[in-house]
Amino acid sequence: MKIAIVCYPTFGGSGVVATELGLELARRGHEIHFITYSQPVRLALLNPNVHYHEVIVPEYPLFHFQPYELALSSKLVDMVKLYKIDVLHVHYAIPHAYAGYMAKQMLKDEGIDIPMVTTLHGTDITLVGNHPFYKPAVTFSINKSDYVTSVSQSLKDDTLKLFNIKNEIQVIPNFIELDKNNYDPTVPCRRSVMAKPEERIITHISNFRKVKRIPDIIKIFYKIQKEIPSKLMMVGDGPEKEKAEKMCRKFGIQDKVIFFGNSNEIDRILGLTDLFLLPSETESFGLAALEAMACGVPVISSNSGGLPEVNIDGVSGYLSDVGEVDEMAENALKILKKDSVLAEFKKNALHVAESFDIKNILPVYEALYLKAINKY
Ligand code: GMT
Repeated sequence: MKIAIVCYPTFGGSGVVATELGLELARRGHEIHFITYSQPVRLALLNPNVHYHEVIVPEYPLFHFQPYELALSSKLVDMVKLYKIDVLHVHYAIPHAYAGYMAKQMLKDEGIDIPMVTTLHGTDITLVGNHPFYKPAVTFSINKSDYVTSVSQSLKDDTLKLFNIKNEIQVIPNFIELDKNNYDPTVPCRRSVMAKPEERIITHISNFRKVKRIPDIIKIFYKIQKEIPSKLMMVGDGPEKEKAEKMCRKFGIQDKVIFFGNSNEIDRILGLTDLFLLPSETESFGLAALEAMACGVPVISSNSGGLPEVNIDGVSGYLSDVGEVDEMAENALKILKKDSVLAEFKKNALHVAESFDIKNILPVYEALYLKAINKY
């Protein structure tokens, strides 16, 4: 199949899922066209089946806001015609499903029917899309998609609760490529550079937005490090990072917390990690938690959104109500204090992650594309 994938190219989970999906589809022989405003961070263009087309929005002084949707829908029309694309798969409703719908209409005018699959990722529904300024357009474009998928049951429930959706929503969970985790402890960036042998390594990875409850992470770690020798690795960048750095200085733990910024070496960092923290306010899925579990790292998370579908309480880690930092720290210590308990949780985390293997999820997307193509 020839599949056009529209996504955000940044470090966010939706872009990562879209990129990994496209790369795996390409490996299975499909022709994949990524269409976005810059090269997705996890995209290496070394596969003949992978193409990347940049959406360029020319600056014009009259426009206070440059019309990205317009440029994207025009690009979609051009690429569908040029490469004879069979199906559009747009990740994140805003504005991709809207631009996709416009492209569909323009193509229809020229006698081309192209099916569109929209995947909802979370913040496009729970945070941004729900805003009254966007809601009618988001509802419209979800209803006008040929097929709609959501990355968890929880996100499907939220979508049906918040929007007037007439379309079916199929839950297709996010996935992980387990074979890719080829962490080798002998290569540089070894554990000894990060921590002393007796120290446990705790990690958080995100875009440091408010929804991630970054101050909770610092509070949880503060309690952990009082009980056991440990280090905290904070990976990523975003608006809450400075506040977190200040908190660490205030608590006097700045020497125990390493801020990395955005990294392309997530597997390597997770390969050194003993415990992952994700106390988010809401999380439609929690891809970062799954990536940690796939590296054999147990997770302490909140129980909001789709997290209970990924992190199994008492098995791959523990879940608590949002903001329950004392309980989260106690649970973290339960896992970290004894080598034998930690080893058990690590094994379980990997085992749970195996149920999200891309090999099981990819055929579900392939079947959906075929159904969409056969619709017209
Ligand atoms: O986590 C973020 O804030 C980024 C956001 C995105 O749109 O990329 O992530 C959302 O999509 C991910 C991939 O499906 C999910 O794993 C995240 O849970 C979801 N984030 C939220 O719901 C807050």
